[in-house]
Amino acid sequence: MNWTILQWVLLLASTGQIHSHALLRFITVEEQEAGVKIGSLSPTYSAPYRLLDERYVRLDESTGDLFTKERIDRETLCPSHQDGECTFSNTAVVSLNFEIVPMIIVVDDINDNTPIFERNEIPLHVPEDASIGTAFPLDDQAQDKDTGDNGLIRYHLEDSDGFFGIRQDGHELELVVQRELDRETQENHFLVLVAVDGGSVPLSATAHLNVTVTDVDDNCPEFDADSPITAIVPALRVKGTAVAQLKATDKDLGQNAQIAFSFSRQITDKAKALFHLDGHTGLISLAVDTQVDSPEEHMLKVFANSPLCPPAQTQVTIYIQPVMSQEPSVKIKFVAEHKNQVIVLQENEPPTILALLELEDTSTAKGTLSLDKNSMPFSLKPQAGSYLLSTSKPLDFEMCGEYEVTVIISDPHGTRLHRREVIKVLVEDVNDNAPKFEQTRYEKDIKENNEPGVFLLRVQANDADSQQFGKVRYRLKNGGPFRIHEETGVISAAESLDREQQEKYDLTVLARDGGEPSLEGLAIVSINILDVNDNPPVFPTPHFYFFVFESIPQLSQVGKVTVSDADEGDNGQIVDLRILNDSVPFAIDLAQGSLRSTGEVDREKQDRYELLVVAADGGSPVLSTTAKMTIFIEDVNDNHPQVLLPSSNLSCLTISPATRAGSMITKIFAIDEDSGMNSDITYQIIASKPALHSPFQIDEHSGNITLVQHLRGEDYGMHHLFIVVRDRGKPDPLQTTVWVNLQVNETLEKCHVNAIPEYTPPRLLPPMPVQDRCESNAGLIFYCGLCLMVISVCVLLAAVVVFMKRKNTKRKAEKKNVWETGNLCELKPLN
Ligand SMILES: *[C@@H]1O[C@H](CO)[C@@H](O)[C@H](O)[C@H]1NC(C)=O
Ligand SMILES: *[C@@H]1O[C@H](CO)[C@@H](O)[C@H](O)[C@H]1NC(C)=O
Ligand SMILES: *[C@@H]1O[C@H](CO)[C@@H](O)[C@H](O)[C@H]1NC(C)=O
Ligand SMILES: *[C@@H]1O[C@H](CO)[C@@H](O)[C@H](O)[C@H]1NC(C)=O
Ligand SMILES: CC(=O)N[C@H]1CO[C@H](CO)[C@@H](O)[C@@H]1O
Repeated sequence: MNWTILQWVLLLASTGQIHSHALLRFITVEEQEAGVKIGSLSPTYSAPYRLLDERYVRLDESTGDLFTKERIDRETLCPSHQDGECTFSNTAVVSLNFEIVPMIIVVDDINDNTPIFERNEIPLHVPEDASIGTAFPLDDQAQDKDTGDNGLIRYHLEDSDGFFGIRQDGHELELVVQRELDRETQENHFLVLVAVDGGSVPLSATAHLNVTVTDVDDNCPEFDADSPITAIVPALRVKGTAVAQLKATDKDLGQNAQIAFSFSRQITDKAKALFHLDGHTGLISLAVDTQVDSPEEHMLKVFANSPLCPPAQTQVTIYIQPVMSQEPSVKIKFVAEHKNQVIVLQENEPPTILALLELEDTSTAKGTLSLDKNSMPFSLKPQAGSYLLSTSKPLDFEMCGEYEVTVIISDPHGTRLHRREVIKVLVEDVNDNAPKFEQTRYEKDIKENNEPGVFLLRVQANDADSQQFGKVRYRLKNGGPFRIHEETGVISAAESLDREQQEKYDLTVLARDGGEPSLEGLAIVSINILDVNDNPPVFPTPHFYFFVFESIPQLSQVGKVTVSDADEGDNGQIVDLRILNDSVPFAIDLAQGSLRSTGEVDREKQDRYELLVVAADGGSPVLSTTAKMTIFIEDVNDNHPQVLLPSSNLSCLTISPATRAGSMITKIFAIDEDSGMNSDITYQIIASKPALHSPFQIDEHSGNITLVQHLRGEDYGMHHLFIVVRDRGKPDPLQTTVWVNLQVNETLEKCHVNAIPEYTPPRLLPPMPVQDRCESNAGLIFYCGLCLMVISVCVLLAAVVVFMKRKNTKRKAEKKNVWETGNLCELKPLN
């Protein structure tokens, strides 16, 4: 804290009043341009800086520099203070603590005004016998609005023929006779009166003096000895009240009827306005109603004029007593924005200073200021002899829009109330409230398949601000199929909803007010789509195909029958899944969704089942779907080949020895009730009796038995061929054996076989002949595949070997490095 501030604080602490020498004084010169720096508050006080009154000067808020704001004419600013300083006062509010700094700005004069004579011609009558040295008052003085030397006027005469001189004594100006006058020689003297001011570049004015020398016999008026020279005007007087009666006589005239009274031109403008002088009677009266707060004193110079005479003069001092004001009053200097004495404040402003209250004590009563108890949230703090009215917390328009702050003026002990003063404060709304929804979460159920545009619910948000700031408009964010009415907040579904697509929507509703910028509130609206049984059960395929072996055991699973339903709950529950046809050896197990066999199936009886299945859900009404189902019964090698020809093991055929080789003798015909390979029959001769080389051969496919070679003598007699008839069933073929008996005889008699030979077929039958090229091809493909596999494995092995080898080499190389480094280390000497 520097010395100046310390002094200031001590001063305030001791007196609580601002003394004139504690004022900050700045000096400027009149007629300056705007923007000329006058001084600065910054060395003494801290920012921010603010002025209560922004006339004439401007204060930089941050630097504290004071500048002229406009051209100041000292003579306009202080018309009455012709002498002395021309000043104006202002108050600065500085620092964050709102310190009050009273300031005085002195406007210094420049010589910008010329002296001015009111009249160009000044007539004056001088008696013929006026002795040398006699002085006559000259009331026609020049006026110069400037002050100090600039307004100080010196007079001299020009064209004076030595008869007259000028004497200047303070405000008095006199014409002095310097030579004997003689009316008969020269009646009129024409002189030039020159007024020059004291500026560094002096300015001057002239007036013509016409001095007429009059006859000696004349007597001139004189003020009487009892003519009053002082008068007291009590306070509160009305216009016309007599103040003083002047008396003057002229011996020649006897009567003073011819005497004309007049005020000097030199009296102040205020005096000229206040007082009226009757030229005939010499009565001074009040020209207006008067009421003054402080005592006033007016000096009135009065002349008594008579024709052909120099005027007589007197001076009357008039005191006006002040009105004794009974009670102290308060002067309000607004700091905050105000209109017609009403303070206008925006809500939510931090505590701010509203006005500076100055208590004006009267001579009879002193006062103190306080706030009414109910004047919350306002505070009044004495500071530097004044009082600071400020808000103690931010105002809330929504709580109260208008305040009446009552200031109580009471005596210093606070016991006697003098007066109350009410200051109105209007709070302006600021968009400080965001719209607020009545609920943060809304929930609504709606059945699917609704009508488009159906009403769902209404949301409501309130905004505590007024008018435009409180007007709420709604909108949806990611509304999807939903719409909201901008003004009413009614939410509707624009489209028909499908639960199976989406069963829940979480919408964000925004409410925005009309502020600039606007504020927003938010709520979540959950919309649950309720299920309606609008989806029938669905089979994955309209036609199921199953393949089942005829040998399938009962109750074993044939396949899965799945069915689904997009609905929810009972509507989506499959409660019925069955085969529509009666008495079929299949059924569906609903719990597991499996198709099972329930009876015997025999491909040889029915090789396929064309069925209908139906599925139904548990909704109301029930929805159902049917699908086709075809179950193919696959063959199982369950039938042995059946030999039809020869009809018996004992059948016999006689062959002529002349039968040519290669001719067909007979054939074996067998059938197999199975299908496919299971019924593909082959024939093979396993053994023959006699066991000699048999001249007969059998075609394995057709069963044709042909003679291979020409029959010779040793071939005569009975041949028994043991033939195996096999199907190609997998994995194990089924077979039948049959004896074919052939007798070679010329007689061609009907042969007869009594018994079949004793023969035990080997346990392992010779392999079946290769059926066709296809199978050999299959073998080839198998071998080729095997080869390729072997090659692949070889290549892989080779690759692995190469890789391992390389890795080993690398490792070796690394080892080598390590070894070498080790050597180097060993060579290094130890420290
Ligand atoms: C001077 O005054 C006399 C008497 O009042 C008058 O007759 C005369 O005309 C005046 N002269 C001028 C130049 O005004
Ligand atoms: C099962 O029923 C359907 C329709 O009634 C019919 O077309 C089909 O032939 C039936 N199948 C059997 C094996 O009865
Ligand atoms: C024919 O003989 C074979 C072998 O002894 C025998 O397995 C077969 O059942 C007999 N066929 C008939 C029809 O008696
Ligand atoms: C078997 O004999 C019949 C005539 O009985 C003949 O049509 C057929 O071609 C013969 N089959 C073979 C493979 O020789
Ligand atoms: C070799 C052979 O068996 N020949 C017979 C042909 O038929 C006649 C008549 O039945 C027989 O007497 C032969 O023995």
